[in-house]
Amino acid sequence: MDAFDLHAYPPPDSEHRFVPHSLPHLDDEAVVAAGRDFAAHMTNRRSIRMFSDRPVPREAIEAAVAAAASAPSGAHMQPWTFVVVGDPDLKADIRAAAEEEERENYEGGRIGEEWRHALAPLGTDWRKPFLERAPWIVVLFEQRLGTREDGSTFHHYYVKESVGIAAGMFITALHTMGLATLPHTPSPMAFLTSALGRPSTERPFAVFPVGFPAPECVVPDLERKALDEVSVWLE
Ligand code: IYR
Repeated sequence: MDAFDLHAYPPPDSEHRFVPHSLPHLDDEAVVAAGRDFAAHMTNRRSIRMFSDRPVPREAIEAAVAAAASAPSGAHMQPWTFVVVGDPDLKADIRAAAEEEERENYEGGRIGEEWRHALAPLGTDWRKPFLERAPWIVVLFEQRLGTREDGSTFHHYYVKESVGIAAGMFITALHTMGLATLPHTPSPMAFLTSALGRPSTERPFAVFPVGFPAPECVVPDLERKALDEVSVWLE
């Protein structure tokens, strides 16, 4: 069979169902214009550390999680759990635990000279008040294994890649909704698994404080790499 034979897919003898799929037709100019508009929109996204205390409706987080959970995943295993924390006491616990670890990072020498130099423009230190101030913290867990109702487990595939894509889509959804976040990677934050009642088959992947930027919010004056620095074209 020809490699380009459309009729090689789906396999004619498959026992599984395939359903039609299409996208609205756009002409080439519209495709390019939509891409440029979206790129401009995304270029406006920034990670923030200065959140407003303005509440965010639960429904907004639900929508962002639904968008993220539409991500592609290895063998469509959807190996993610989004734990949405709005409880102030739990947020305070997460902050306290994060600060304990980060104090060790910054003041206990876990961050070496080169790393310290790389972080300097971001102006970070061990203090993480935003983990309490943001109205929601979404902790994204990767499911190392799947679990059946009877408690038995099965393989998940490309877990980090899948969860990383879902994380990107979560960030994109929030930005599109006028919300901001900071992807905070738990460095040792294993305590989150038990503190948030997750099974031992799951590991925290990233912590996302979510909210509106504070009116006085500032961000580091960073530049993004140009297209020709991030892409290579073989035409
Ligand atoms: N986890 C620390 C340090 C840190 C590391 C990286 I890589 C960053 O991009 C930002 C911070 C902290 O959260 O401060």
